[in-house]
Formats: sequence, C-alpha cells, structure tokens
Amino acid sequence: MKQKDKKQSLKFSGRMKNISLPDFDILDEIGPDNEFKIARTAEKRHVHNKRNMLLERGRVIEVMSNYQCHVKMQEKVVTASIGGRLKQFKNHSSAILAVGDYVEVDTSPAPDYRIENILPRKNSLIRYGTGTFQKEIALAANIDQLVITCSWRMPMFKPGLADRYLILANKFHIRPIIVINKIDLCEDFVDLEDEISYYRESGIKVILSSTVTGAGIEELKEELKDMDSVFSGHSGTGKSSLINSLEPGLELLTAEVSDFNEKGKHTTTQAIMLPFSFGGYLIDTPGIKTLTLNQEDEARIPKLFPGFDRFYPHCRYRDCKHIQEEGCAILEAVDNGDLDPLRYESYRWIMQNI
Ligand SMILES: Nc1nc2c(ncn2[C@@H]2O[C@H](COP(=O)(O)OP(=O)(O)OP(=O)(O)O)[C@@H](O)[C@H]2O)c(=O)[nH]1
Ligand SMILES: [Mg+2]
Ligand SMILES: [Zn+2]
Repeated sequence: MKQKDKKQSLKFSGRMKNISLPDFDILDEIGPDNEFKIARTAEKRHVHNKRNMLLERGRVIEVMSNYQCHVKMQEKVVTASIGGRLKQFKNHSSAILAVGDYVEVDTSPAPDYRIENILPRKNSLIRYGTGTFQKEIALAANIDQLVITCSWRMPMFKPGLADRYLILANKFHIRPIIVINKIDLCEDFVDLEDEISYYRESGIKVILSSTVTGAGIEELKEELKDMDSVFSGHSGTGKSSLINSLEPGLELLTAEVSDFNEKGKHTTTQAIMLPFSFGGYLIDTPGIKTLTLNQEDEARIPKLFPGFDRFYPHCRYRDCKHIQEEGCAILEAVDNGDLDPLRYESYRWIMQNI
C-alpha cells in the first residue's frame, strides 16, 4: 500500500493499534542557542499565510511521532502533519501540539492535511522537563475536569493524597471531581461523610462509587457527559474498573496506549482522547503519573490548597504562607474552628515535604 493510500484509508474506528508515540524528552535537550532563533521567528507565527490555504478548524485527538497527529474535523478524523511554520517553533513549549488542542488545518492539499495554527488554550496540563532551557511540556490542552480517584479502603482513603491532586487541579485551572470508590467496603457511612465533608463544604463535587454494586456510576456518568476528563489517582484505587463500568472496552484501549514503550524506554508524555458513547472524552495521558508538585509551586500552594480560598484573601500579608504570620486568616480560622485542623496539618505537611 502506498503511503498516500494508507493515509486515505485511515478512518477513526475508535481502535488505534500500533501507534508510535513521540519522544518528548528530545525536546528537553534544546540548547540555549535556539533562543535567538525562536524570538526572531515568533512574530512570523501569527502572520497569516498568503498562499491559497483552506483553513478548517479541528481538534487534536492523538499526537504521534514524526510530527503527525489525528485531528477530528467536523465529520471525520484525518491524519495531519504539523506544518512547517509550526515546526520551526518546536522548541517553544506553547507551540508543541498537545492532545485536546484546537487547531487550524490546511485542507487544500488533501489528503496531505497540515496543521497551520494552534488556537489559544483554555488550560493545559503541563509536565516540567528536566532540561534547563525547555521547561514546560503540555501533555493535554483544553481539559474540563480532573477526576481524582480514591478508594475508601484497599488502599485506605488518605485525604492528604486528595489534597495534592486538588492543588494540581487548581494550579492548572481544571475542575476537580473526587471519586471515593469501593464504598461497598464501607461499614460506617457517618465516618465516611465526616472525612469528606470538608471537600463538599469547599464546593468540590464528591461522588461515592462502587464498581461492585454499581453505586455512583450513573452519577459519575452525568458529570462526565459532554466533558473532556482526565482520570488520576493512585494505583489500585479502581480507575480501570471505573472506566470499564462506564464504558466497557475503553480501558483496554487506554492500556494499549499506556503500556507502549519505545524500544524498552518508558514513554510517559503521549496522550489520546477516547470518546465516551454518552458524550465527552476520556483523555488518557500516562504523564499524569509524573505530575507532582515541585519546588516552584511552593510559593503558590498557600493560595492553591483546597478550601483556603475562603480565607486567605483576609490574611494581612498578600504572600502569607499561613505558618506563623501575624494577622493570618487561615490560622485564625483554625483557632475559631472554621477550618478543619486536619486539613491545616495536611497543608503543613505538604509545605514541609515539597
Ligand atoms: N471492593 C471493590 N473492589 C474494587 C472496586 N473497584 C475496583 N476494585 C478492585 O481493586 C483492584 C484495583 O482496581 P483497578 O481498576 O485495576 O485499579 P487502577 O486504579 O486502575 O490501578 P492502576 O492501573 O494500577 O493504577 C482490582 O482488584 C479491582 O477488582 C470496588 O468498587 N470495590
Ligand atoms: Mg488501571
Ligand atoms: Zn495566612
């Protein structure tokens, strides 16, 4: 089969096997001598092309290697390459395509579709590279929600872990949903409600679920409907089981993607969007596993910690760390009994261990 025919015959079947994944680590090794070039070409990026382009809007639903993507256009999914104009910005993090990006595709040379522009992002999930120059790599863009999967027991629910994910969700401006799974193992619901009341009072959606009894699955489905959601949570909490309950077969696809290794090397930055039959997408990005709070977040956590937004605007100092400052509204709230001391302890623990 000729390359061209192959491209043409590619239709979105929901099953994507043998996909090759990008090695974004290469991008971490960009030298500082590129800085000048980037600055110089940055202007060009916004210049609209005068050639006879037919620009059509689409959405990147999968990023592959060799500057190729699957883009969902109005009615079909096409394979598109990244246009030369964008390629020259490959060293610039905001110009690296991420799954979920809205793009403009030049359809005039069909079937050789080319992505010419990346439209502004609502938000993005960012991984920080290890290199000195290339620091941020978008894993996924334009995400609606982060599903934080916890289990009530096995493993035991640890609010401190939920707190970390909630900080990340706040940081990336993504709506969090806490799912407490395995409630079939719950013997004392008063105890359970007690543990999660803080989150409910902070305005965070909490869903109690069980893939064994089916509890909460419909409620979760309602929240996911027509939204683009990323699932996160520690191993064994039941992410795969939940996805399977929501949409049998879908988890198999995500497993295929996640377990893909490039020549034995762990590739952790690729991502794919898989459609739910009831509307909306599951964004699968193994990179979520490497999302952690870092040193640079330390200054922001005093404002990102879940539930603190009700109090910190009243702190005397704008950069208050809520540790021992005078006029700290957080410390005051703990003293008054308005803020759960356990959550404050969790905050201190996170600040100490970053
Ligand atoms: N009792 C109970 N067990 C569950 C429930 N959901 C999942 N499990 C079990 O918990 C174990 C882990 O579930 P998985 O769905 O594989 O968890 P995961 O979050 O995908 O784990 P990783 O893929 O390692 O991140 C399995 O043995 C499931 O059968 C539940 O609602 N109740
Ligand atoms: Mg799993
Ligand atoms: Zn304070």
